[in-house]
Amino acid sequence: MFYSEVKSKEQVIKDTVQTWREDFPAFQSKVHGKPLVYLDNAATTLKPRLVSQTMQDYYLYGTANIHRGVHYLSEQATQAFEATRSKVKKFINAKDECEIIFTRGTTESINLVALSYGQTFLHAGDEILISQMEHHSNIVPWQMLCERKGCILKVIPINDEGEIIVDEYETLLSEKTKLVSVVYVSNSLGTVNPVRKLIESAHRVGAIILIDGAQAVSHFPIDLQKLNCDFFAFSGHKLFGPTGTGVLYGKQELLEKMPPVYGGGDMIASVTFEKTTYNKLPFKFEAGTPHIAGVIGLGAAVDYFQSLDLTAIQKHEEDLLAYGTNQFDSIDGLKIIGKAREKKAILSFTLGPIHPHDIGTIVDREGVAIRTGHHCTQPVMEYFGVSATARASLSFYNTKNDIDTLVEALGKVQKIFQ
Ligand code: 7TS
Repeated sequence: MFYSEVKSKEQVIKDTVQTWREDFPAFQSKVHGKPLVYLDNAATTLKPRLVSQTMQDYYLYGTANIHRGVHYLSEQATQAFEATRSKVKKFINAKDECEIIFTRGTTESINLVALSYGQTFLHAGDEILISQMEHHSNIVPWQMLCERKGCILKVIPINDEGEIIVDEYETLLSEKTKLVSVVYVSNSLGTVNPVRKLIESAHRVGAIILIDGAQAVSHFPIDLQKLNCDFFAFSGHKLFGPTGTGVLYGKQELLEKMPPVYGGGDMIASVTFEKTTYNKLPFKFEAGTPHIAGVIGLGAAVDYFQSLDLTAIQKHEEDLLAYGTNQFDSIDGLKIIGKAREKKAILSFTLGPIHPHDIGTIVDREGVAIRTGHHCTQPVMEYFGVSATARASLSFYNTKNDIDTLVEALGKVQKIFQ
């Protein structure tokens, strides 16, 4: 076998942030001569050595196409690729491996549902519900579908804390609602939505529901059989895995009746000029040579993440968020955007009249990476009356020292703009 394997069984369980950080070579980087303080995890996470080694092993020693070769390397690559499907199935507790479709990321996963399920089963006058806090990836595909099919897009309102108003959601739901699509954890506010309740209510009116799990999977365990959503989307690169990889989970009975979106190799059972029949699940939705190295790398990312002490990670992230919130509250003129009671890993803020891009540029000189802008959530920015925020987003390898460095850097920003 050419692929690196996580040695979690033999390892001492890694349960402190210092041991976690050792797995990420990026922390050896210097930024403008300063140690890297990486607080842009909602955009993409850093990659542990295991992920890049696994991908490199495939490229250097095991390159082959999958699903179609009888030779040794092709069989090995196919096995490793399909092993990721099995790992992901267990990771999110899907019922069956055929419910795991590999995509390029959350964006493609949501578009796939809109183009296949939406295009086939939604009709003029049908209503689609999304929330005010969605990422553009969970807005635009539905708008495009509405334009094509004459469906109606309705928006679930939020309150000033940045929480979905569940009563208003219940009022919007009716027998006209055919599809609901909501984010699990907001990338610009950090709000954790009460998705179990939202899913139950959608099902009560006979609607299907998609959960955008892009910001959820790296922070807490996901159990899709318990959640009972119909579709679930996430990206590999926000789970310590490679860019260009992602997953669409769909319930088997729905996926079975959905038509493929892309035609080509691998997704067919037989082709003649008169009639083509399609492959079984999940291959029906995976036309062409996929991102083989990426998917194998995603398997390594799942292995890696599961080899850590998830309880310790969650506790550490909660402590960091509480610490960061406290530190931010003590900064004059700093306003945190998004104060949901259930919240994860995100500190979005404004600092008086200083433009977030200026904040981002100045703290970068101190080695601190944060994101500034609308975070692809313009409607939620509009709700809070800002065009942009600065955003520090946390992961398990961050430390209180990272937050202190950011806070110090923000002090420098204020001095410059005094
Ligand atoms: N949904 C949510 C909630 C997201 O946070 C993102 C990316 C996406 C969908 C799209 O994911 P992709 O992997 O297909 O691009 N969010 C961010 C962010 O907050 N900063 O950069 C990308």
